[in-house]
Amino acid sequence: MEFEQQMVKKVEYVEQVIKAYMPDEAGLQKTVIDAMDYTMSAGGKRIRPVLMQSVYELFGGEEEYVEPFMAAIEMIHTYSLIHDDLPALDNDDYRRGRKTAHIVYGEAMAILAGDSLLNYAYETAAKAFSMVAEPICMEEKGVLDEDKIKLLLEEVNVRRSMERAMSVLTTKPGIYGMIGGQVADVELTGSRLSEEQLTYIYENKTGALIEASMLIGAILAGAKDTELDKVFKIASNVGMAFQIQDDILDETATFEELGKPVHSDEKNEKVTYVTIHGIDESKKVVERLSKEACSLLETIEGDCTFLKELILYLIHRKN
Ligand code: GRG
Repeated sequence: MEFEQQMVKKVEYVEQVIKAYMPDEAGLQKTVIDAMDYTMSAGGKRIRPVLMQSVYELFGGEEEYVEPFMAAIEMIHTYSLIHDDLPALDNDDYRRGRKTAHIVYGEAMAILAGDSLLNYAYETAAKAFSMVAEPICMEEKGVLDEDKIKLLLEEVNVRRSMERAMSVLTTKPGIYGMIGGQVADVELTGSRLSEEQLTYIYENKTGALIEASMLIGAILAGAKDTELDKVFKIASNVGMAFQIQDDILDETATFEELGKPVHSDEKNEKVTYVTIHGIDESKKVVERLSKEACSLLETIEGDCTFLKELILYLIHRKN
């Protein structure tokens, strides 16, 4: 199947998963659930869950318990977008081709919708644990036979990998990840950034969630530590390339292509990779980082064709 068709199928699958895990719009908290769903269902490229699922597949994963983690990472990403658009931060009126949540629901409800998505992400991911049998339930009176012991050990390993995935899902969006990057971005806006500060901001603000997505896919599929090191390096390159490409698009794309205002970095007086190095050099760096990621992917056993094509598609994306 062609890459484009595969991507369409994967995004359709992600949409189904997200829909299945979103809360019902009912109760006195209905308005906030409506506001959560407003931005979640507005589309978006769904890159993070697609990356998670594709890395999971690369390492041979075929169980459903990756799904709550896929929904959770998109919820966390969407919360960050709702909060990033608020008047106190970027003060943007459009996102994913729609008016932003605070324009439609008011600032208080948009803050709460972001908070709710972050919290609900963890409620959702935790559902993975109830998708595997309780090891203790499999124990019967008397001695366990060899097959049961094997099954029991497998379940214990699955639970361990879920705990590890949870640890990544809780840490990467936090102060040692996305929020850390966002804090530096807010505090340093308007000042001359060193290359080191810019790298810190990009690695955390944008890279952390991409790293979380790919690492969780690998962890849940039972990848070894040496393989996780490679996945981390690949994800870190993809994250950096993704943010530089985002900077390029902010200068070169149209409102219609992005579904959000262009030249927002200039409006917000942000120093970006593009303002420091120019468009041509930035494009070269995106290409280099992506190609390095693809070369490292090839050293992992398994069929990495889709992931390589996805990384190359991200270089040429128009939104
Ligand atoms: C906690 C007050 C408070 C704010 C949090 C952490 C944060 C604000 C914002 C995250 C920073 C951010 C928006 C980084 C940019 C990363 C980026 C390129 C986002 C766009 O991702 P795409 O292109 O978007 O995947 P779609 O809409 O396609 O999902």
